[in-house]
Amino acid sequence: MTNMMKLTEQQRVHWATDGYLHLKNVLTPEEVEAFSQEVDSMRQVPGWEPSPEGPRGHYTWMDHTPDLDTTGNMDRRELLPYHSSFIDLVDRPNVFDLIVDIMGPYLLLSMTQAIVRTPSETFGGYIHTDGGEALRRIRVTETSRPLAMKAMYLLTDMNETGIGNFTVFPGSHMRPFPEDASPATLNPKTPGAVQLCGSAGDCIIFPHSLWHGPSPNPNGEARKTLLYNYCQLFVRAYDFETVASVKDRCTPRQRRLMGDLGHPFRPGSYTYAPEDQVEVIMNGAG
Ligand SMILES: O=C(O)CCC(=O)C(=O)O
Repeated sequence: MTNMMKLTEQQRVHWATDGYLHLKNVLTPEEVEAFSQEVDSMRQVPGWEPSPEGPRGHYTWMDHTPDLDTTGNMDRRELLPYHSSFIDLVDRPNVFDLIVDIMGPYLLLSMTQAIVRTPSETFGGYIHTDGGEALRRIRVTETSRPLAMKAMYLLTDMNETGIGNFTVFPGSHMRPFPEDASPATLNPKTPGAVQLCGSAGDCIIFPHSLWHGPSPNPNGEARKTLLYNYCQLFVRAYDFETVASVKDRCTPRQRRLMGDLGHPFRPGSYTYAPEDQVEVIMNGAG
């Protein structure tokens, strides 16, 4: 049994004030390559993709990714069934330990996603919070655990700005933001925006309440990322469809993170966790 990692004091201050952490080299180059190939091959098979006609932010089950070119746009949800490596990433210690330190042990995996963003002369980027309209109006205090947070794994180098970088507004998780502003006034070039650089294999973690989004990428390379979201247990997951199909390939901790409490749903069962919740999530560690 090994103890789980915790944030350093410096990381704790950065998390509280800026609202994100940049974790370097959490995936090896070999893992980056393997994940990248898995994302490429997932284009050919059915899965959840943004709904062409449906409401904003809704996905639909499609026979394949609309663009089969591996450098084309892609936005696939519910990754776990595609390969066991996607299941392993659910609680990969060098990221998950810190997520538990931030969120506490009463948490769930709420969503997985792979995005490929292609260069485009017309895409102006966009800024948003995660979790839809409701969560952006909930700003927990700097000493509170977040309601939900995301781990974003870079599978492509972002060594300079202006190439579709992931962009954040540091500190915006703590203050009211002009959420109804038009894209002309609130976009990745609005004063206060910081385009993050990083290398393939890095991971950026941030709470859902941090304003963020992709910057324009007029002529760089396509950017590939994996996204793993976590929420407090009482909030419930929002990608749930495929969990049953992977349960037999998961460890007890992974199953618990996918909402398997060890007994059928009962009213109250996600608000008062099973007695072994802390032990299962901490893998018996302190
Ligand atoms: O691809 C990106 O840069 C942004 C992804 C994003 O905005 C998100 O995960 O919510």
